[in-house]
Amino acid sequence: MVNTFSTVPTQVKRSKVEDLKEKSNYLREPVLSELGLDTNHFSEDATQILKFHGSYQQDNRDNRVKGQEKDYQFMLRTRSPGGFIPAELYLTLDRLADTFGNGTLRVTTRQGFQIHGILKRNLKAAIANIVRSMGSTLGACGDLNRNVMAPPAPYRNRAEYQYAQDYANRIADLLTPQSGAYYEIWLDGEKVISGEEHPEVKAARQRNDYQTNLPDPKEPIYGEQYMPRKFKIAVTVPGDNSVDIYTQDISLIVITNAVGELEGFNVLAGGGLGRTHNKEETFARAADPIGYVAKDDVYDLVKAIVATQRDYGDRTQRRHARMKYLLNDWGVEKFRQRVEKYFGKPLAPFKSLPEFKYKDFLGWHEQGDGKLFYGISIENGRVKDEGSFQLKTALKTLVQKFSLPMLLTPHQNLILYDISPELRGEIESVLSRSGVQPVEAIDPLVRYAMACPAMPTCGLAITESERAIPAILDRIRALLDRMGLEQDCFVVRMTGCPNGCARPYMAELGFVGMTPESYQIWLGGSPSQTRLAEAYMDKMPIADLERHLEPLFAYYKTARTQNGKPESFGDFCHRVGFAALREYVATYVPTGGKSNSEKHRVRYRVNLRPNVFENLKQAAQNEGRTLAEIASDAIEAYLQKS
Ligand code: SRM
Ligand code: SF4
Repeated sequence: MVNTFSTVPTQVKRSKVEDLKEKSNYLREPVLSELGLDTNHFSEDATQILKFHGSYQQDNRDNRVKGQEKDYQFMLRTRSPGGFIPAELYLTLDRLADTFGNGTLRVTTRQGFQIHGILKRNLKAAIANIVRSMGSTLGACGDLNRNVMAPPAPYRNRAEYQYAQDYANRIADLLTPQSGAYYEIWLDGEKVISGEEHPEVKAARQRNDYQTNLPDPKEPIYGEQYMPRKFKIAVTVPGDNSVDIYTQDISLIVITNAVGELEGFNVLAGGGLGRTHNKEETFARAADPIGYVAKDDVYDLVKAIVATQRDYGDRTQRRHARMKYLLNDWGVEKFRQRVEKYFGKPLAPFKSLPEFKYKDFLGWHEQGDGKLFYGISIENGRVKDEGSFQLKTALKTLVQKFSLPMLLTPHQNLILYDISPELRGEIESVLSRSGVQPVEAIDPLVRYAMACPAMPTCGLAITESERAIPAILDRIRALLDRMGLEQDCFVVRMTGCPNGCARPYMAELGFVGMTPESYQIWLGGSPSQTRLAEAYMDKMPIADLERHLEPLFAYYKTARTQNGKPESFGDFCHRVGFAALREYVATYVPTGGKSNSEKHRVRYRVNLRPNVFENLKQAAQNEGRTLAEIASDAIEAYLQKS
């Protein structure tokens, strides 16, 4: 078989990033040369290569002044398979956030930590410190395999969870860049080993029976052009969807035998969320089941899928370069056949599984070996000290005093583990003195919500997200309370642009930044993130949130099913469908609560002829707008003409 990515027809131009990767001498240049320059930022070309080292060049968007140079700073992201952060690494990150960063740490939606606000001159020291503390940022960003996720549950008596963690680690190692550029640039060539690679991983990397490797001794799996785009993998256990399995390029589900021994993995492929507004050819896609693989073959299968995307993924248009588009364009059958060529044999059928549920492992749990773990809810993952809320200091105190390791969760939370039961009281009192609430005291609406960082650090943000969501959740809670839905909660996720970093397209209620101060609204995801939501409304001014959500909640309240427990909001929206939602909204008469903009608005009455009213109602249903909006627009247009 021929490796075909070099056979992209020459008349089709490869994207610019492809040239930069090829010229980079395996991720060295121009980062290495520019790092030594006395400048506060890298060139555009260097920033593309810098990503592979785990850093993004950003600027503080709050400080932008027209005509003046940007306030350049860098974000660093850790590579922490399964979210594992040893105590020593945590203390280093905590210190680096203060000395070089903006004083906060942020748990990401893929179980990493980010530090924001690092200046160029401090980047090398920051990365070197992380590596010397058993951490890494290599491959946390860039066109390669990203942080591998696994459920953050340190159960010692549930082997399947241990397998998921182990294999997340091993697959991360298998797909780590081999070129050595990282150590040369940031540690002057000193190779710090933070953990021995499993011998199976080493052997699997070399194995090349079906041309999963390229003829490239420096980067046998990636070659000098690495992947066409970012690539994401998660490993989980049956029934546990803490890792959002349908959103990954590859998801592996541990399959054990009757006595709990590992037998193999179910495999899903082709998930991904990033999209661009008003470009229908870009879309969020849920992964498909593609088969089952025995445990001894799992590395070869992962390599086979990686090789398929490496060789056939689109290197001409970055918007079409994720593996989900390959699956979509080819169909699952053709994709599976290509993978099987690199794998050397057919894939076994996908095994049946129990239903997946969302788990967050917050609060106290028995580990199964006499020790405990404790999951702390962190609003949007931001570890900070602010007024009487001293989470950052509290975590540092606990980790310093008890040397506790931690696992970061895919929902921006954090789990301390290996805790002796007698420490429980002290841990609770340190956290409570620091203003950190136990999970039972947190509104579930907040507990299950996520928002991406957006402003002021993310260069792609159109709207606020992390900074806006607390007030928005307060307003949703107030609205639910006013409508007699005090006990209700659902999964709310928000992003400042359509890239989908907080996975809003899997939420029951998703907000996606559309234009400043307005969001696209997504509805119909499931409480356990097993189904994609759909765009319900394109541009909801955030000031009008109550006006738009109240009718939906009213309909939900009256028409949801009650099979043992009330149907969830996402399931309800999915079941009744958008046509029914729109019909209800169009004729809904508000109960009196007012949105921010409505509070100052006078309402007028106009009588319509019955046939006009019927037509207006129909138009409102079709367009997903209210009667008042359409009537006002039409009358305004008429008055302007006359
Ligand atoms: Fe993301 C780009 C933050 C998870 C899809 N993401 C970015 C950048 C680096 C902006 C940029 O390119 O300049 C953001 C940095 C913001 C900042 O100031 O820190 C950013 N993404 C994040 C994090 C920190 C959000 C969070 O709230 O935690 C997450 C880091 C995870 C990690 O540790 O690796 C993060 N990003 C995701 C996810 C969710 C996931 O992986 O489970 C997605 C959707 C899943 C997917 O990939 O399909 C995601 N981020 C994107 C995309 C769109 C990719 C695409 O296929 O189109 C971009 C833009 C891009 O790649 O061009 C992006
Ligand atoms: Fe930035 Fe958009 Fe990702 Fe939010 S979703 S962090 S705004 S890229």
